[in-house]
This record gives sequence, structure tokens and C-alpha cells, in this order.
Amino acid sequence: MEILKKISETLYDGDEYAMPGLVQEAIDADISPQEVLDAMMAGMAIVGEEFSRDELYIPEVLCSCHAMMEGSKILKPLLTDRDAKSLGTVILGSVQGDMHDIGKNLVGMLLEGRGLKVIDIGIDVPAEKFVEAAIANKADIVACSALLTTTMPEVPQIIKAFEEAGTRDQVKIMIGGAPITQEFCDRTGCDAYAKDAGGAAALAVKLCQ
Ligand code: B1M
Repeated sequence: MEILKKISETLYDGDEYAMPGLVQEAIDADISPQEVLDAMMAGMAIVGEEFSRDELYIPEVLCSCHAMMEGSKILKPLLTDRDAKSLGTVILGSVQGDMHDIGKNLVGMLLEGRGLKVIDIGIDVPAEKFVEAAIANKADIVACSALLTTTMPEVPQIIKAFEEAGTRDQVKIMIGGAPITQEFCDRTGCDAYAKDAGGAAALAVKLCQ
């Protein structure tokens, strides 16, 4: 569809001002919010490929991030059900050393959409802060996002911090992010792994039942 192609291209171009209008146009044309989100992600996938080949630089990548955030603002109310009763509480954050937050934010949006209360504790979150937030909010799930191979080792540190606090059995620890795999999840003693935001939401609901 022409409008979805335009959304992918505008994401790639990093035009944060054009993005909300295009997203609204797609929604008004009865295209589902998920399809619009997929089109934005397709644009971001190209950004990622060119970033890894040094064909795009950080400021250009950041423009695409801003375009993603502006588009997501239009989609958020359509992907979340404000009247839903809370199924459980989730502490969500990007692990220490990791500044990536777009995937985390999408995960948060879709978790809220499935009726979970999400407490987003941000990026670059030390292991102890996950523990403190989980205890303070009586969380059911701790959801950790890691986008870098260099920040993956933070995951076992988070498990260790919960064990040391004596609260490991009180929460389910869920992980995700581009370099994370099911094998890594099993090896590090986490409870669940999801490949994408939709999978994370479905899994979180299951974990709370
Ligand atoms: Co970064 N970066 N980055 N970056 N960046 C990657 C991740 C990289 C793959 C790019 C590349 O080289 N191809 C690469 C990592 C390589 C590796 O580790 N193997 C990389 C690098 C190297 C770096 C820097 C080191 C670059 C540098 O400075 N030299 C640096 C590190 C900064 C830091 O964190 N300390 C850096 C910086 C940045 C920017 C600041 C420029 C920017 C982030 C801005 C921001 O987030 N606000 C950025 C971006 C945008 C990217 C790419 C291009 C896009 C990431 C993204 O937002 N994707 C990325 C390349 C890529 O992924 N193709 C890249 C869209 C998003 C919706 O997808 O985050 O994967 P994603 O989330 C998905 C799933 O992974 C999953 O669901 C989401 C939606 O379906 N998911 C979960 C995520 N969290 C989950 C949690 C769950 C479950 C599922 O449960 C809890």
C-alpha cells in the first residue's frame, strides 16, 4: 500500500514532523495500527543495516528515532485499552549500559494494551534498581531490554541481584532485545524470552495467570 511505503520512507528519512500526519492518514484509511507499526519498523530495519555499514551516522539515526516516537504517539491510544483492569504489575527497563529505548517503549505500550500496569524505570538501569522497583511496587514481572551484545552480561547480574535480595522467587524475569535468544534466557536462569513486543505482551499475560 502506498501510504505504508511512504511511512517506511519517512521513518528512514527521519522526518518527525511529517510522521504523525502520515500515521493518522493510514489509520483514517482503516489500516490497522499493527500494520502501521510494522511499516515504521521496516524503515527502522533499513536504518539499522546502514548504521552497521557506517553509511548512516548517529544524528541521522536519532532523527529516525524521533520520527518513530512521533508516529508511536498517534498509535499508542489505539494499541492500549485504558479501561482494562490491571492483570499484574511489570517493571520495565533497559539494562545498565544500554541507552536504546524504542523497543522497550513499544514493549511497554503493548503490555499496557493487554491490561498490565507498566512502571517504566528507563534506560541504563543498574541491577539493584530493578530489585528496588520490584519490591517497592510488588511487581509480578521484571522486564529487561538489552540491545547490545556488550550489555547482555547485565542479565545474569540482575538475576544475581534478585537472588541476593532474597526475592528471586517473587517475580518472573522476562528478557528481550535484538541479540537475546531463548538459549541465552535458559542459560542465564530467566523465566521467559520474547522476540518482539507482541510476543512480550502475550507472554506477560500468561505469566500473570
Ligand atoms: Co544502536 N546499535 N548503538 N543506537 N542501534 C544497534 C542495536 C546495532 C545492532 C546497530 C548495528 O550496528 N547494526 C548495534 C549493536 C551491535 C551489537 O551489539 N551486536 C548498535 C550499536 C553498536 C550502538 C552503539 C555502540 C554505537 C556507537 O556509539 N558506536 C551505541 C550504544 C549506545 C548505548 O546503548 N550505550 C548506539 C547508539 C544508538 C543511538 C543512540 C544512535 C540509537 C538509540 C536511540 C534510542 O533508542 N532512543 C540507536 C539505534 C536507533 C539503533 C538501531 C539502528 C535501531 C534500534 C531500534 O530502535 N530498533 C539498532 C539496529 C537494529 O536494531 N536494526 C542499533 C527498533 C525497535 C522497535 O526494535 O529495539 O530491536 P528493537 O526492539 C524490538 C525487539 O528487539 C523486542 O521488541 C521490540 C519491538 O518488537 N524487544 C523486546 C526489545 N526489548 C524487549 C524486551 C522484551 C521483549 C522483547 O521483554 C522484556
